Amino acid sequence: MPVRELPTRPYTDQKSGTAGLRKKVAVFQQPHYLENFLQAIFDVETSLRGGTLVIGGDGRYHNREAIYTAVAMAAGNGIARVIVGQGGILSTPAASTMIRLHQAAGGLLLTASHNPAGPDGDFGIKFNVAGGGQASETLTGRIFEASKAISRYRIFEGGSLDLDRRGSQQLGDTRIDIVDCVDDYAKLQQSLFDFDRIRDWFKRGGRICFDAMHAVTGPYATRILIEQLGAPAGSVINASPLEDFGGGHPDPNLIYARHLLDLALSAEAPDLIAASDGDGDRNMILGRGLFISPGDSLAMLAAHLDKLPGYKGGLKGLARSMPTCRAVDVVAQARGLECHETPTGWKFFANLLDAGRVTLCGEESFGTSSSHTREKDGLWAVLAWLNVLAVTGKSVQQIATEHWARHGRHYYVRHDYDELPTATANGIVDGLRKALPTLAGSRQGDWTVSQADEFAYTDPVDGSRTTGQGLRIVFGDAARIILRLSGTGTEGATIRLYLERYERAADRLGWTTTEALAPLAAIADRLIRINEQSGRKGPSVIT
Ligand code: VG1
Ligand code: CO
Repeated sequence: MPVRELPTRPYTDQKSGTAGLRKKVAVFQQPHYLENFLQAIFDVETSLRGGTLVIGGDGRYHNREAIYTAVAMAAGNGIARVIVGQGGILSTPAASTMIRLHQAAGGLLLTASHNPAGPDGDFGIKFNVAGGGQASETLTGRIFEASKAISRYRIFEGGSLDLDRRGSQQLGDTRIDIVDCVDDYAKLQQSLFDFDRIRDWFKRGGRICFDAMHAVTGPYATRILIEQLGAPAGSVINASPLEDFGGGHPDPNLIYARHLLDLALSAEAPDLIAASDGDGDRNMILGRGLFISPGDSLAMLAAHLDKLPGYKGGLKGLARSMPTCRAVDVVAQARGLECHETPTGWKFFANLLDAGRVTLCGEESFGTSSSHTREKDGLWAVLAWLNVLAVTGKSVQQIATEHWARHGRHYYVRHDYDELPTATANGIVDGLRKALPTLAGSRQGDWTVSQADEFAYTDPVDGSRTTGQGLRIVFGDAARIILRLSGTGTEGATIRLYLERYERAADRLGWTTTEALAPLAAIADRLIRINEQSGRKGPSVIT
């Protein structure tokens, strides 16, 4: 019998975070570590048996080995059909799209997203369910429990699998289909956007620079932007995916993609500058002379999306994660749309999208997507912006300026304190939590605290409750200070501090983010004292 049941011993740390299980590569390389986690998924999600499973990853170091193991274990666990991206590659939004399109019972996404890669870097796995969304908190909780009690795993041994040869292969009773990693994804994008208008825009001299950061979006961007839309050669840079992302940090923001800001501010700036992250679900948008913050990008897309073919019928509703700035709320109100505030992590949008209650959602962490799939979708956001530029004939700068003039402007920044000792980070958060009851009603600088609490969420679709989702100090509509612990890091603890300030008056729309937020930063410093308590001089990353 080529399917073997092998004994194993449980690990105690296979608890999923904000987006799947993320650990150092060396942790995943421990004997049976990957096998245990996968078996826990197969044991808990029994609907996979006899069904279709999509498997692919962002191409980082350890991707191929892990894909071989995942496919062999799928064959050992009675999966009828496995669809794998050629070479083991699938971007996160492409994998989600394929789960939906092929009515798969689920998918395994091998990625640690924007975390650095290589032998000393990070690796990760996300389990997505039928419909394409990330497993819910309840499901990942059950998988974690199963992983702590595991005593054996099932794997198809022997047999040969060629990950690079497109077409069908057989492992025992399981059919393995190796498919082009871009085809399905590109077809879906084509159905949403006006490719002819975008092609014309390029013909009339429109220019884009898309930075794939040597991560998974290279082949997707090359196919769609250059081959299908006719963007000039050279419009996609760092297009070849590398196992270590070229030693870079494929987390497109003002620090790790500083060169894109420099380009935007230079005389050679193209009309649109964009980038995506390791697994292709994030996006960064800049225009000539300016950076569009993710919260602004969400709000501006919300204001223009119904001009694009896939959204002509109008938008159902909008949603953002709690720390994301409230610019999109203003658009929702102006258009009479429902607007939801969810905990951090894309999985919390899934029920709202499935129930048809929202069309567009986004996070401050450079994530934007729509109801077309169940993950955030980096290239989708870039295509949406391109299409908006093509139909309006306006520049990014014009769109932003007009938006702020009409809806007001949310100044926004996130400060990350990476790799703090866990006890220090917990101490800082606990300290603020204790102080919250004394803050409500207090005067801080120019503002009065209208609300000071810990965010909890009741899902309006299934009634599930999620608590402990970040501390917030709210100053009415005028400003917010938010503090939470990251759930994606693999070393120590990361504190995220989010500052938001809203202004409407015409003479207050042109400030720099730093000057607009300086008074709030001072209040945060006084109330939370992160530098003092951590011994740091300032945040490790400001985005
Ligand atoms: C971060 C972001 C969150 C995002 C998550 C996954 O989580 O803040 O908005 O959904 O990463 O993004 P945390 O818990 O570290 O703040 V990715 O591109 O990893 O899929
Ligand atoms: Co990502």
